Formats: sequence, C-alpha cells, structure tokens
Amino acid sequence: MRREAEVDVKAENPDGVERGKIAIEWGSDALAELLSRLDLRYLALVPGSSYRGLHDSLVNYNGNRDPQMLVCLHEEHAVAIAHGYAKVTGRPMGVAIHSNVGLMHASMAIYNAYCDRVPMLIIGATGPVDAARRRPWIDWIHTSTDQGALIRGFSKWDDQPASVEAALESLARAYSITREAPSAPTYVCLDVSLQEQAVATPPEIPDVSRDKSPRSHGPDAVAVQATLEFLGQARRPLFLLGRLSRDPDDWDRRVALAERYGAVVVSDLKNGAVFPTAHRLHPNPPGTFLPAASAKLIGEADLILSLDWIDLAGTISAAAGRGHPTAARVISCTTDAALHNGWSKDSYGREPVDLTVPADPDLLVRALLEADGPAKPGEWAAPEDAEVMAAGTVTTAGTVPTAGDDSSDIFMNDLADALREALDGSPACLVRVPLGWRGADLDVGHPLDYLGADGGAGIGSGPGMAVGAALALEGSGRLPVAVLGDGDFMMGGTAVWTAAHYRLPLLIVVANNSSYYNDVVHQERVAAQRQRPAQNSWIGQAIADPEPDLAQFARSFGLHAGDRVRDRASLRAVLAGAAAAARAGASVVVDVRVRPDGYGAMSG
Ligand SMILES: Cc1ncc(C[n+]2csc(CCOP(=O)(O)OP(=O)(O)O)c2C)c(N)n1
Ligand SMILES: [Mg+2]
Repeated sequence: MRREAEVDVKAENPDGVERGKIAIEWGSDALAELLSRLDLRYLALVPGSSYRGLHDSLVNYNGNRDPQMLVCLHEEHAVAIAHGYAKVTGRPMGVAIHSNVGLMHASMAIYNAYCDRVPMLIIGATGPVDAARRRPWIDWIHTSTDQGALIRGFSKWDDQPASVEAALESLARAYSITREAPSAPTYVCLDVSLQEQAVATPPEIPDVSRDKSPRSHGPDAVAVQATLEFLGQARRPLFLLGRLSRDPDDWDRRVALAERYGAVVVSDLKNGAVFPTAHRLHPNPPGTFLPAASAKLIGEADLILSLDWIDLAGTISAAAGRGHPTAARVISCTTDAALHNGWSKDSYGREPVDLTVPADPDLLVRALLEADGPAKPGEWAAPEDAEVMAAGTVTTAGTVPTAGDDSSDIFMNDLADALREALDGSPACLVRVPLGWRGADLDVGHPLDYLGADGGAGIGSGPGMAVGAALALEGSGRLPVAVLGDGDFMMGGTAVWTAAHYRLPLLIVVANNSSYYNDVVHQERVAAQRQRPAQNSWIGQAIADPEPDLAQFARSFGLHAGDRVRDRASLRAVLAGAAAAARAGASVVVDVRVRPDGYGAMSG
C-alpha cells in the first residue's frame, strides 16, 4: 500500500534549524523531543498563544518534522483530518488545539472520532493554572479549572500534568492508550507556564521505543474452543461484520472463515469495507440501518457471530420488529466494553449474548481458522432467495426513480454509476458517501475501497476526513474520492484549503440537493403522522436563495472546480476529467446537482 519514499507532502522547513544539534533549553523543547520519538508523522493544528511555547519548540527545536504541522482553518477540521488519516492507517496523528475555545470548536469532531473508535493524540493547553502568573484578561478567559471535563465523556483518557517531567510521562502514556484497542482520542492539556519554563538540566525523556506491545489481543483458548463448538453445531451461521481492520490479510481470513462454515455475511454502511460485496455469501447490500432482507437473515440464523458490530442489541430488536425475531445463539466478539461510560450512550443496549469474547475480532477470526476445523457447507437457501432490498429507491413522493429515466436529472444512483464508470476500475478509495447513497451502489473488493462514516453522525466532518484520508493515501496509487452532501460540504468546507496547501491529490464530489434533505424526510414523516401538509417540509431546510456557488468557493481555496453539473449525459465525462486531474496531483471539487431520493431507509 503506502510506499513511504513517494510521499511528498509539501514540507515547510524552518531556516537555521539543524535538528539534533539544538540543546533542550525550555520545557516545551523536552516535550517536542518526546513527540519526535513517537510515531507521529503529522500534527494538525490551529495555533493559539496557550501553546506558543510548544509551537516554537516544534518549529525551532524539532525543525517541523515528525511531526510536521498541518495548518487547518478550524479545530473541527484538525480533528477530522486526524480521524480520516486514522481510518486509513489505523495509526494516530497528533492534533494541537488552543485552550478552551479551541477545544470547544474541536469537540464535535472528537465525539465523531470517539464513536468511530479511532486513535489520535490531542494536545491542548491552558493559560497559567497559577493565577499569579496570568496576564490580564486573555489568560483569565482562556483558563478553566478542569478543561478535560469538556470532552471527558467522549475521550479515552485525559490529563493536565503540573510539571515538565509529568507532562513527558503523560504524553507518552496518552500515546500508548490511544493506540490500544479499543482506540479513541486521548487529550493532554499543557499549562502554558510549564511549556515556557526554562530548564537548567534537561529532564529524562521516557524511552518510548521499549514498548513493543501489540495494540490488541487475541481470544483465550477457552473462548476459541467455545466458538468453534457453536460454529460446529450451527446449520445457518450468520456473521455480522462490524468495525474491523483495513488489513488485506484479515480480509482474506474473514472470507475463508465464512466459506469454511457456509456463513452468510451482513456488513454495515457505517463501517469501512470488511467483506467483498460481490461474494455469494454477502447476499444483501449494506445499510446504515438494518435492511429488511438482512433482518430476514437474522430471523433465520441459528448462530450469530457478531464481530464488533455497532449496536448488536438494536439490530436484533430491529429484526424482531420487522417480524424476524431470532432464536439464534449469539456470540459477540468485541473489546468495546472497555470504553463504555455513563455519559455517552454509544455503548448501546445490553447484548443478548450466549458468549462474549473480549478480544480483537480479527484475531478471533485468525484463531478460528488456525484451529483447522472441518469445512461445513451451512444450510442456507441459495442466495437468490434473499430479497435484495435496495433494488430501487423510494422517493418521498413514493415513486421509484431509476437510472435511464427520460429526464436529464441526476439521481444518486446515476451519480454512483457515473463515478464507477469514470474511475474505470483504477484503484480508488471511497472515503465517504452521502446519506442518500444506496447500499446497492457500494461495490467493494478490498478493505481500502471504502472507509465508512464518521462515527458520531456529526455533519461537517466529511471535508476534513477526506483531507485526512488523502494525506494517508498520498503516494499509494489509490485515489481518495469523497462523495459528500452539500450541507456536510459547506459546514466543513474550509477544511479543503489544507488539501490544496499541502498539494494532496483528492477528488470531492458534492451530491448537491440544495438542502439538508435528510431532515426534509423527517419533517414529511412527522407531518404525515399528524396529518399536516407535507409540502411545507422544505421550510427551514432549503439551502437556496441565494444558491451557494460551490465551485467558486472551492476555487477561492485553491482547488480545481468547474461549473455545477446538472445534466446526466455529461456527468461521466466530467467525473473522468476530475479523477484524471486528481490523479495528476490536484485537489478537485465537482459540484453535482442531484435530485433528492434514496432516503427511505434513513429517517427511521
Ligand atoms: C452537526 C449536525 N447538525 C445537524 C445534524 C442533523 N442532520 C442530519 S443529516 C442532516 C442533513 C445533511 O445535509 P446534506 O449533507 O446536504 O445531506 P442530504 O441529507 O441533503 O443528502 C442534518 C442537518 C447532524 N447530524 N449533525
Ligand atoms: Mg443536501
């Protein structure tokens, strides 16, 4: 995948700095030294005086290398960029954000990253905790008693060390904790005073190279044995494949395990690619909510093996609600309980399990395969029986639009078809899809073909995550392609400047329906329930009059963008041209007028 030698993110090298030849003179120099020894290639940031000491050390002590700063236009983007990067690499990026106001800006993106279980090391700061050292006004409004409390409900660990020595320990520890599965952001808040403190004797830098611990652990022998017995007894096993790795070997092992036991597989549009969608054992397209055809499979299964599936309890009860209660035994393999707390309800309901395996699910798959059990065909009916639910998309008007419609209007599946044709089989990574994207239009054969959603369903994340994925994919030969809603694009749009600035190849396609359309569907639903006029559902939702000019917006940030595409006939050629430009190194935005459709399964 990534060929390091080819990575060429625009470097910004400071003058007169020869890293390695500069003595540690300040508290923040010691912290920068430690950061350079962690495997942190980038530090996405919005600057602030609360970490001006560290900022100086990162530039004039470290030489702006390892980590290299990435300038962002909003703290939410800095975190989203780290999030997108982690989704591709599985590795943490650093993020630096200003005292409390910066953290407040960052907080929704931290929530997204937390719900998506990705690693990142967030370095925050505070004005002097010692009130006697505060400058008038600004240091007082940028200091708080317990800054970490702002995000403690949705971060894995936080600390506010009171000395340089303690800060070194704290940063090293935060780095280990965020990497360990289940991953989630960690936060270390650095008092401006300790950063700016002169150090006469350089403190000892923790030896972070010592720790060779794996980031996750496999199942114990008893759990493997019990799972094998359940699988051996099952006639219709079903695998719910949830948050799993981007490793192609893990991918192959999942396929081999499903084939060995004749298990049918259900995947989830909220997660990245985990299983080939064209495989005969993956009969139904994934959904954001459970599709009807997959509910039916749950009802028919006699064993459900859940591999870190999001909301197992809710999924099983949704199937029952659709008339498919399950009598299956349930095995849940996940380490997620380590993150569950009282604030965030992303721990979901109590899982109705027969067996919990608290291990890395991909390591369970590996252990099961290594156990070398006999192949069992499974007794599922032929996959043709599965009713493929997403064959047509239901509009709010109740009609079923399909590609090939006489008008030149572009529906979401026209966009999906045109994109597939424009990419013409060359390697690409679908970073995101918008809310109206049909599961049937997802076609994956490799773990980097699709990265899934943002974890916390916080709109505005798409552009930043696209930039982070582009950074991670730079030099891999795989083109990052993000299809974003217009609401999502505009809310997080200034993130794209960072892609242009660092010369990242990236293609963003905006599925522009001039609306927060998902919520139009909600208003229609409520109006219908209350027997009120559904035609008022656009009010408070439309993004028109004036119509934002997305191409002009993108160009003003240094991206390539042509006029809005309104005509189905020209779409493929425009997308092919944009993909070629992106492959040649440009950051490109294509604004496509889409007709709202495909939301039938979204409004719940
Ligand atoms: C931060 C945030 N604000 C509001 C919402 C509620 N919300 C969910 S989907 C959506 C509409 C998104 O619009 P767009 O990206 O254009 O997608 P569309 O539904 O039009 O396809 C909104 C506002 C949210 N999820 N996150
Ligand atoms: Mg929209």
